[in-house]
Parts: sequence; C-alpha cells; structure tokens
Amino acid sequence: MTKNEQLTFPEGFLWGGATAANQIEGAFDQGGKGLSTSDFAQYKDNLSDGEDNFSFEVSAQEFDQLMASGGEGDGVYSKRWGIDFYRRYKDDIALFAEMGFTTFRMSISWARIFPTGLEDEPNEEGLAFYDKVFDELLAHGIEPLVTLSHYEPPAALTQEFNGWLSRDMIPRFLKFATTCFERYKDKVKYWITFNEMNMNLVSVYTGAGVLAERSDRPLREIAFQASHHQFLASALAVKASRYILPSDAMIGCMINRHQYYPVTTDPKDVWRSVKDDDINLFYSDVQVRGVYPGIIRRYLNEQEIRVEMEEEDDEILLEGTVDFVAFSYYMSHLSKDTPDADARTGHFVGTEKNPYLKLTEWGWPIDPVGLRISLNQMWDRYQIPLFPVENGLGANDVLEEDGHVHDQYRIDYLDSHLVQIHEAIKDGVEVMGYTWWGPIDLISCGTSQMSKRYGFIYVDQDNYGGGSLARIKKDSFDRYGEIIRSNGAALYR
Ligand code: BGP
Repeated sequence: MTKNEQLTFPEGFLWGGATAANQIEGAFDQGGKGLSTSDFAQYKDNLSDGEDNFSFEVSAQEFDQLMASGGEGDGVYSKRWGIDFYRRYKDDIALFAEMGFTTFRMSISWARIFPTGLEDEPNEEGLAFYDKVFDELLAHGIEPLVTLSHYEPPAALTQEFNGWLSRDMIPRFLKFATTCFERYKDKVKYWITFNEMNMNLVSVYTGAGVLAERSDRPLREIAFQASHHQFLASALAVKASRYILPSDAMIGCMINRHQYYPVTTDPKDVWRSVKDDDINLFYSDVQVRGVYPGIIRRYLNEQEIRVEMEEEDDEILLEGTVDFVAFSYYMSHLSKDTPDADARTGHFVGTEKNPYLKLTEWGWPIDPVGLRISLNQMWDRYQIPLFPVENGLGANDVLEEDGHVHDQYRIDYLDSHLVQIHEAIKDGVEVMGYTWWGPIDLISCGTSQMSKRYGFIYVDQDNYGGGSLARIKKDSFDRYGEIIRSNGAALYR
C-alpha cells in the first residue's frame, strides 16, 4: 500500500447519513398510514434544552385515550410532523447528493404499509411512496440502506397483542418484511431488520411497543421476552430474504453499541466492564452466531428471568444469521463493580464520569477512540463486515444573523470519529461505510425535541412545529462534502 492510498478509505466505502421514518416523514395520517406507537411520543416543554430526560414512555392510560380518539390528544406529538420529508424528499435528497452521499439510511414506516399491522393486503399508497423515494435516491447514485423496524410498530398491534411481548407479532412482521423484500428487491440492496433491538432494555414501549403495566411479569423479563420474539422474527425475515432478494443483497442486524471501560484496574471493575460489554453485545451475538451466549443464559438463570422459548427456536435462530453488523456509536462508559446509585451521565444507562472526555450539551461523553476500540473488538468477535450506521452530535445550533450556522464543533466531532474509523480499517477491520446520524435536523428520538440538532442541514422549525421548514446548509455541510469527495483524504489536510 502506498502512502497516498493510506490517506483514503477503501474503494466503494459507502458514505452517507441515517434517519428514521418517524423522525423525518411527518404526514402521520396521510396516504392511508395508520397510527404507530411513535405517533404517541410527546415533546414535554418542562424539559429544558440540554437535559437528557427521555420522553418516549407512554402510559397505558394515555395510550388507550389516544387509541379511542383516533389519535386526538393535547400533547405536542412532534414525531407526527417530523420535518415533512414526506413532501420535501426530492429537495432533501438533492442536498444529500450535493454532499456526495453514496448511501442513505432510512426506515419504512410499518403502519404506512400495513396501517394496523393486521391487514392481509398492503396499502398501495404507502408502497408507492417508498418507490418514489428509492427511485429518487437511485437517480442520484445513492444506494438506499433500509431499516424495516425503527421504533414504530402499528399502534393497533400494541392494542391487540401488547406488542412484541406476544409471539403473535412474528407472523405480522414477516408479512411486512416479505412484502417489502418483494416490492423493493430491485431497488434496495442493503437491509437491516430491527434498529437497536437492545433499546428494549431501556424502554419496552419504544423498542417493542409493549405497555409494561399491562403485564404482571417483571420489567426485565418483559424486555428479554420481547427481545426473544424479535430475534425470531429477525431470523425468519433473514431466512425469507435469502429466497426473495438477489444474491448480492446484504442483510444485517443493528445494535446500540456502548463501549465499556473499567473505572479502575481492580479486576472486579474489569470483570464488570466485560459483563457490561457482553450484555451490550448480546443482541449482535445472537444475530451473528444464532445462539444465546453462555454468559447471558447464566445471567437469565441467576436473575430468574424466565424467557418462554419453544423447541424450534434454536433452529430458527441458527438459520437466520446476518451478513453484517450495523451499529450506532455515540459514547463510551465506565464500569464499576458496585455502581453509585446516583452516578449518571449519558445516553440510556448510568455511568461514572470519565475525566478524560468532554460531554455534549446533552451530557453524552465524546470518545472517538472508543469507536476504534469497538470496531476492533467487534471485528475480533464476529469477523463479518461492520457498519457504523449512526454516529453524530446533537447540539443547540444557532442560526446567526449572517444567515449561517457555524458548527465547527460538529466538524471536529465528525473528523475525529472518521479518523478513528480509518485507523480501525488500517488495523484490518472490514468497515462497509459510515452514515452520520441525522444529516438533516430531525426530531430527537429520546426527547422529541427539534432543538437537539444533528444535521449538516439546518431545518427552520421549533419544538412546537412552528417555522418555515426552510433548509439551510451549515458549515459542516461543506466539510462532509469535501471529505466524501476526497474519499477521506481531506481529513488529513
Ligand atoms: C439512536 C436512535 C435514533 C436516534 C439517535 C439519537 O438510539 O436509533 O433514532 O435518534 O439514537 O438519539 P436522540 O434522538 O435521542 O438524540
């Protein structure tokens, strides 16, 4: 390898951005779409910017009221309007193309295709919408990377089955998955079955459409049971895809990766970090290897978490293993044998503060080297291609009087993470590509805020849906374009 080659990423490396239907599309009741669980998530204005309080749980009572009223309620349901991608997709895709994207990660709203999830026939208008989006992407030379389920099962399935707590979800999901495979097999080459299945351990409503109050089982058990059903559904969808999709298609799993370090060199803390990592990687372990790891079986036994399984399940899991591991990476954590009850900073899980790392305005530790470590560890563990499909910085961007957003902090974040991915590639890790989370400002998953902005493109909209929705390029827009066009070499200039 010449020195010059070392400055660029491998040929064919996929460059792009990632989104989810419920955070961008809007038009929640248009085109025959049914209500989805994410349509009930609320932005709460007692939540000040910079607070990482999550707004994605919905109580059984709220859920019932919203179902009974056909969705009418007094909340600020910002995911219902998203950023109006449903109508503005052409302009947005043109901007992605201007940056040089070669891939775009998006999800298909299940309730657009099967409004209640219970229909036998799909909603043609919903299918046609995604045809138009895929055609637009392909016309710009952008490969769609499609997540089938990104936190938004049809709400009617929660009402009918209590979501993924029930095994009855599996045939419903399979119908949705195979309908998409059949319809889009000539347009979509890269597929992901479920977004961040390990979200179930944090919010069973968001991850699995389950109202925990409706079950008398312990919360942890509900989460593992719902996950087991999703593992089966994912494996069966992977298996079905082998018969439907062309042989060069690839289908992957996707986890929310958290990198753990021991807080001290005390072997007990070190062991704790190994265990924390194992729980985090449990979700990719099952989908890559087709079996539950021993350490998780032991954990379930010791914690008396009873996951109902059937005899055929072992075989189903083995027959539906994935081609690649996609993951989101936002931060690392410190593991401590006996964690302090009140220590907490960062996304979704309690953690000690790492004195070497700066935090984002939302308290997420910024750790680019952790991404290299994660890539190396996962490569050692799986030896199949890896794909960081989410990584990004949520910030309170300011639209200056000169009409610009000068987001040097986002450029620094982008550059430093990409350099570490490049290091991992030079370490021998096979990395398929990189999709920045939220290339255009969108509604936050966790807090339903608009003001938590990730984009290279600013969207003129506030937390209540007010604003012109105009799209404005930030400084980072030019930087990402420059990096992509040079296939990474601009990182070293
Ligand atoms: C991931 C989700 C995304 C996304 C991102 C950022 O966990 O897959 O949907 O939104 O996190 O999180 P947030 O929007 O809460 O800042």
